[in-house]
Amino acid sequence: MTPTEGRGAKVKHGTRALVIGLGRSGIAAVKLLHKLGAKVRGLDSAPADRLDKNFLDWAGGHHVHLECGSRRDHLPPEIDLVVISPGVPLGLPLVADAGAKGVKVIGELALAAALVSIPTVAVTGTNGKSTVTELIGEMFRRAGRRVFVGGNLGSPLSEYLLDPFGAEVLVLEVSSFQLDTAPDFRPEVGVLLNISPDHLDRYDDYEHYAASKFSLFGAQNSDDAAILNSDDPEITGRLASADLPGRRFFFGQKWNETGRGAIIEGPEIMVRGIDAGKNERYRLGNSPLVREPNPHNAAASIIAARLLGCPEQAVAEALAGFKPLDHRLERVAEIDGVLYLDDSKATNIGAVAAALTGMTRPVVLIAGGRDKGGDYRLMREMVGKKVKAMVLIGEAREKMAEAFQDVTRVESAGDLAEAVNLARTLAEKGDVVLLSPACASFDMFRSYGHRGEVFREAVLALRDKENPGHPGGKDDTIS
Ligand code: UMA
Ligand code: ADP
Repeated sequence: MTPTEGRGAKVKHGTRALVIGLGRSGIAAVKLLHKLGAKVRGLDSAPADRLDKNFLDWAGGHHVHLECGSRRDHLPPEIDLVVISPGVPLGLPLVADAGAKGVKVIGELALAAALVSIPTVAVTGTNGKSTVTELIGEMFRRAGRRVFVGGNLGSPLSEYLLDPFGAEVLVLEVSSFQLDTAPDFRPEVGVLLNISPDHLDRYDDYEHYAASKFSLFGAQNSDDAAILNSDDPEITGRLASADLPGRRFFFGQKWNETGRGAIIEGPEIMVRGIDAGKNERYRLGNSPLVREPNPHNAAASIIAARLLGCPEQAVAEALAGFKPLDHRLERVAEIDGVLYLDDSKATNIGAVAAALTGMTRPVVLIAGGRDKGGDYRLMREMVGKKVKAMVLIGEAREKMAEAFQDVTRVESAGDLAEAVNLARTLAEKGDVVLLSPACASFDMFRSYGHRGEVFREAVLALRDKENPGHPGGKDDTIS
């Protein structure tokens, strides 16, 4: 497998670049362009007092002109390249103006990826990207390899290039927004975990969103690898018409006709067709990896790591040490036989459906928040099977109540603390109270993380009320 050669828009000394959006991606892009000798300008629709103060100071000291609180429709004069942040919609008049003037518009990922030739795993999909990206990263760390883990996960690739430490492997979480502005991005190993409706407020329709996910593979060549979920009909159904030049490896419950990849056999993952046709077997043991959707995440991660030469032993060690990331089906406490799980990161229907699939106990589901335009009816069947009662919060309450009231008991609460207390009265010993909202958090919280923390506090307050003698702190009595 040959490493990615620098491709895409090469920046030359003196290139006149405009960076749109000055959040984490934009700041890294401005600094990288500056390091490359470009003449950089930055633009953000937010006023300066909402931007990073350290960055504003840095820009002031480095002759980088910033325009804050500006909603420009036309490019400033003499711009050769526009670098756009992932959260900035591509439909802006400013982007159209760049197109009309023949000025190239790329994303931060495209800017940075064109400058590296390090073997790369890129992970996309509607759900599970962060979990899989971290897990693959951990596999390489256990192997003693220097690995950069980032992308949509938090640290954009440009940050690596600002402070390179000789990484031998890049493991990047890649969002559809990033893919839309990085058509030349070519990871040696691309992982597509699943596709279900999300971000429909940004895409014209679901087909455009799905196509964006598949574009991960568009610049690959026949030496590269595409790792695909064979249990997801949204993926398999599009394979015939998809542009996938690389070798295909599948993960799921059954072997695909290629016979290459990984299958889930109860608490084990069987792997074939990677190392000279040798069969490998990995145990998920009693770790949280055994509960869906994590066996799929584990299977995809194993294939990716093994394809880039991570030793079996390191892969097995990372699996054994796996801990869920915060707010992804994270156990908070077990109170009087009722288990409380924080899945606040479940901001779309697919994530909630996956969480419910893995539940073996009756569920009281706390859901709701800011609606993202998805169709809640897609999870009616799963809710009917697994959810004994639902407590709804936030702006989407009415829409969700309408979708579910004939399949389960539906209650409503004014805030999350009230929802936890109400869920407590609806749950019996042996049940699970699951916060898995299917919505964004911004109607009531700063972020999904904030929502998860408020849930945790409410659950721990409940525990302290019901068991006043409890020592407090994080509940480590549960397995
Ligand atoms: N802005 C404008 N004009 C606009 C819209 C926004 O100037 O029309 C400005 C905002 O005022 C703000 C800046 O753009 O100052 C924000 O840019 P951004 O939204 O691209 O956010 P970043 O801080 O650069 O973070 C981005 C990703 N954000 C999004 O894709 C929305 C982060 O993913 C990512 O971690 C980071 O780059 C580093 O790679 C977050 C995310 O929510 C976690 N991603 C989505 C998801 O996971 O579902 C895709
Ligand atoms: P992403 O980075 O794609 O948002 P995360 O790993 O942060 O993915 O998980 C987001 C949500 O999706 C969590 O609720 C988590 O439980 C759920 N999830 C994790 N893996 C999967 C998967 N393979 N399929 C569906 N849902 C998943």
